[in-house]
Amino acid sequence: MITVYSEAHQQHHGAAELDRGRLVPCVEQPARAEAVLQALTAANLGPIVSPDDVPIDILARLHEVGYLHFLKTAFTRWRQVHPDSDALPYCWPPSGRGHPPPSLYGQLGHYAYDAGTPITAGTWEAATAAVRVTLSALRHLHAGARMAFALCRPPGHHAGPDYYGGYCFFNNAAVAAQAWAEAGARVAILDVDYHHGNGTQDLFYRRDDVLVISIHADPAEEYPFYWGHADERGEGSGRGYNHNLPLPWGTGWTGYREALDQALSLVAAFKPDGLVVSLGLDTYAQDPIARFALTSDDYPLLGRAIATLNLPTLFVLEGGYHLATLGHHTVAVLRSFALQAATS
Ligand code: Q9C
Ligand code: ZN
Repeated sequence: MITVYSEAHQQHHGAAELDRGRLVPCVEQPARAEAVLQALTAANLGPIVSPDDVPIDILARLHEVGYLHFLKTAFTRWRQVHPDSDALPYCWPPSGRGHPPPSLYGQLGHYAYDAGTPITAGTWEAATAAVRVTLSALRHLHAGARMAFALCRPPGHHAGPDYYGGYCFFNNAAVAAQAWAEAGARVAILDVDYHHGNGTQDLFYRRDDVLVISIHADPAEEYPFYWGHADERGEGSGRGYNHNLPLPWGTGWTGYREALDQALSLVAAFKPDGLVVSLGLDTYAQDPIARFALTSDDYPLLGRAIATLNLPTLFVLEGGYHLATLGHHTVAVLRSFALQAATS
């Protein structure tokens, strides 16, 4: 298996996020990708290569141009007034968003939907590098590989057409699906991160060429709260091409496996040419910000189950915050997928 990795992710390192009334250290930090890189290297799963210098104009076909311009310039504008903090919003439109106001503070609240996702000096560099990593990994699938891994951060699945949040700025998995679709493929996205992939859902909600399926904690009790319910099925020609499988806090492998089987059946029925997996490892019982109950033994089962689809598969790293096991669990999914794929 080939992995694509860039150390440019290190340039995005936020200091603090607002979490239920307190400023706490960012849980989405460079050490996450380092941990995954270290475990992959030790496991000898295959070559780890740098991204190609691929164009990222595809971003303008997924995200709104005003949003892209805001992200590119926000930190410079912020730093002129705040020389030693990251950019965080503190005020939001109460109902409907209208147009972004001229004020930087107003724009932060317009484009961000939470206060947990700081923009830092290197956020643009790191986030664009994550897109290059993802597109480069997809190239290996185009060249005939059966699987590839985009070892990227910041993650992407919470980023929508014109908003960021949940530690995400550009939707890496959606970028891959879009590029694959533009090359003529039918693409399915399977999101196994603990949190609902609201950005991915919104990006493809009215489309029938990309199937989106997410297994996640029930938004009735968990972030991102306003998306991810079972009755969100897509709109217009996209109706029936979005599926949410919300599960209660405390879900372990038995409950998870049932949802996974359902998700895999839906993917198979769509008859895609390729699969993008939004690979979050925050379903682990000891994850510091999540409340499912998967154990280390379950990640090989997850990889093997996904491999039974027998599809060219791009894995894109999303969440997962238990640093001591993050690398091990990532390797477990990828290795068991590779083994299963080789024998089927
Ligand atoms: N401050 C991903 O897993 N914050 N994003 C929850 C802690 C949002 C998670 C409260 C969690 C977003 C990619
Ligand atoms: Zn998550």
